[in-house]
Amino acid sequence: MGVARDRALMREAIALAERGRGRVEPNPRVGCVLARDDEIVGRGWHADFGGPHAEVAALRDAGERARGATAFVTLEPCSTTGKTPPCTEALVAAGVARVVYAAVDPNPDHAGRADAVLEGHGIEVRRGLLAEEAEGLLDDFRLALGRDRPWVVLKWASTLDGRIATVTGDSKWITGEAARLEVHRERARCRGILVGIGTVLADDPELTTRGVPGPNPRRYVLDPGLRTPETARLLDVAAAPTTLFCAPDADASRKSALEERGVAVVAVGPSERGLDLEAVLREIQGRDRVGRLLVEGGARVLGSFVRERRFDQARVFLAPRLLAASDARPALEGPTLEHMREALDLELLESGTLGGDLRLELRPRRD
Ligand code: AOF
Ligand code: ZN
Repeated sequence: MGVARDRALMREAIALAERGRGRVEPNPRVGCVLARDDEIVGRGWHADFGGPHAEVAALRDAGERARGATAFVTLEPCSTTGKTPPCTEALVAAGVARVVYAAVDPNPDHAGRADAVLEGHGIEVRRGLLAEEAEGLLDDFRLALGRDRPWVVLKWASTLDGRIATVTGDSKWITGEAARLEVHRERARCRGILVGIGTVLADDPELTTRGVPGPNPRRYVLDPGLRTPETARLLDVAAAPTTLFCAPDADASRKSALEERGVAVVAVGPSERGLDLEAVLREIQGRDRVGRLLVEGGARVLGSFVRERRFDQARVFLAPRLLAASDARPALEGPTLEHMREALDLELLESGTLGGDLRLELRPRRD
């Protein structure tokens, strides 16, 4: 196989990698093509945070035809067990003859280790092909590597005029079934979900992935005064671990009663409008190694994350419905703001429709 052919196949792998955008962060976007002579026998990409890696997806696609093939991967295959087993092992087991990869994995657990592992099994390795072009796939990964907080995904679903309920609190339903199912998929992708006490009191949510395979995420509640009722469904820690963040002066007996039930209670300092979100996020990463956190609301919690600029991504569903009622509840709340120049600018990464609702994938604008 010539150099030009190798490059063309790597370009295909780079294009496949982009399909994971918005769903794999803070992991890198990764694509993989398996080829035998001039024929592509398998294609794969990393599609979900916590899900199979690109190589494994491509090997599944190729089946028996992977034997003797060349794997073109945009990133050095991982060589240690993370949330999934190492890709080097999968490539060896499938009988791949040659591995060509673009970028070296910046993750210190893997960086540069794949070559020796693969070569030790008689696999020919070529590294660095189109490394510069593949580097762009690592932007969010590099950004997240140096931080002490999870990748934060905000999610809300509203009417086209930005409302999530009428004045009476009636909110069923804003969007259709397909958009609601995608929220459950996102829960399965995320290792943690965070909501405010207002949401717990109003909706008594379970915050599980119902119907979507995968582990239930850890649940976090911003509950300064420990007002979560004893009967709240998310206090059932058999379904998933639950942590309540409270103010330092929260009631001590309430705290120990909750802890006896197996609920973690963590006091963090106050900020202007509630709890210190930076401290909350640091705890979530530090204690539980949650890499991707979904913030589901309510309006005050979402508003705080936005006003403090503490998020990486927003997934918004807009139903083609209008309430046109001044007292209907907004998706995001916050204190008075006087000037348009204080608005937070977002970048639209992708948009589409889902069962008749609009789906927007956004991130804070990076300048
Ligand atoms: C690959 N192929 O498609 C990706 C890789 O927690 P895990 O198991 O998902 O592992 C995540 C780490 O694996 C991540 O930090 C990065 O070093 C590497 N990503 N590696 O071989 C892939 N997404
Ligand atoms: Zn891997």
